Amino acid sequence: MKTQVCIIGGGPSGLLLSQLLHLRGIDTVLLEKHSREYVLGRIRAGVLEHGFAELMREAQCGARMDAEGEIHDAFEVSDNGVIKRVDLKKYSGGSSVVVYGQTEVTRDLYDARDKLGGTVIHNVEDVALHDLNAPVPPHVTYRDGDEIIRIDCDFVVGADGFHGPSRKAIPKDVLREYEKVYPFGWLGILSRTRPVHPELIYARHERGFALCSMRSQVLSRYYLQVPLTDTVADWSDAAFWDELRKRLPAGIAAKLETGPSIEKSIAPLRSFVAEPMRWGNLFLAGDAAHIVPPTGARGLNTAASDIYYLYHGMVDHYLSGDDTGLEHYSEKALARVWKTQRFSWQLTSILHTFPDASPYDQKLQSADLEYLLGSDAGLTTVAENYVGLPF
Ligand code: FAS
Ligand code: PHB
Repeated sequence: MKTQVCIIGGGPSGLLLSQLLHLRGIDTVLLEKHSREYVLGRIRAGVLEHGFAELMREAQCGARMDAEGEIHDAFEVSDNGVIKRVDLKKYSGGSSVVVYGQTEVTRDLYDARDKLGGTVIHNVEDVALHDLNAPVPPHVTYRDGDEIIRIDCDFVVGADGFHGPSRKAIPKDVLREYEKVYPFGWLGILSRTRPVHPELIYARHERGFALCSMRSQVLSRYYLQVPLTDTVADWSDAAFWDELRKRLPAGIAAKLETGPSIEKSIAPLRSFVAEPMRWGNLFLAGDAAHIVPPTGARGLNTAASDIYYLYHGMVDHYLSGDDTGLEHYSEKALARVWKTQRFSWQLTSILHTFPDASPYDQKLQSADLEYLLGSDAGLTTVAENYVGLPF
């Protein structure tokens, strides 16, 4: 098999790039380890930055997002029961975000690939990357049953998430990894209930952080900060709802509609960046190169700028013979990646309780939050990061 760009990973990063390139006449083959049902069974991000939404529309995948997604001009932050609204539109110069689940984004992208006749191969095994930085073009192999399939290509894009093989294909003496692990995780629940509030609520509380989010007006998404030692089995639905009420302002807690969980999971929180994001003819994108704690809703949205830079770099390469974009991809993508790392770390550090925090640390957290939300300068920095820094 031969193609121009071989993309490893059928999550939003790989799918969005393959769709954008296809629309510009650039041939791709996308390899996905799991079945489509498995990929679509994941519950992940819920908030799309302005830039991500624009890319979905450019990829001709924005119709359902625009019809069913909700535009949010603000969110709330509560600090031990006192609530403050962060007016995104006012403090970001007019931008907002779209609340639309990553599961739906991924479904729309798969449907669009089918509609265009894109090559998406599921259930591939033993994907291996070859000749990434050699005088000959790269190729990728994978196992299909007893058969080894070879794909010759010009470029390989590693959009295979944190646990995929692409980042590991970069030699250890080239790859630099930066990581910060947080001493807690997020226990997330999905329930067919009316959201407790029309906008998201990020709740700081001495008992721990909580987040009230949603997927629609009939599907709510809630999170509780929990110790890393907790398991889902430790948390009945009733225990979850009781604890959530304790961490929310009384007026909000009183309105909480509870119901059975249709999904419940715990995700550890980490910050991670791999550099460089290019090695020879391999380009890393999305979670393959960086991970953020979900506090700032930056995970999926940071992948968007990787895809934007790669898309334009490859179009310039194939349509104009101009390699400037590809040559500067890693430094350009990382410049924005580190800014989203900073914002995610900042919100995580201010809104969560840390087991080893001294009373002084806790006072500093309160002062930090009070300054951020109590000044135009602070609100502007929160808003412009949350709606998405420019690509
Ligand atoms: P993905 O991990 O989504 O996709 C990579 C794909 O590569 C997967 O489908 C995988 O099966 C495939 N793959 C892996 N190895 C392979 C191989 N060897 N061969 C072929 N394919 C292979 N972000 C937010 O903004 N808000 C959130 O609330 C949020 N919650 C999250 C909760 C969890 C549990 C996780 C893990 C992440 C969460 N994120 C959240 C971040 C998440 O949204 C990612 O940023 C997003 O999935 C990134 O998309 P991709 O880069 O496509 O990576
Ligand atoms: C979600 O709805 O899953 C969500 C929203 C905002 C975040 C994190 C997760 O910051």
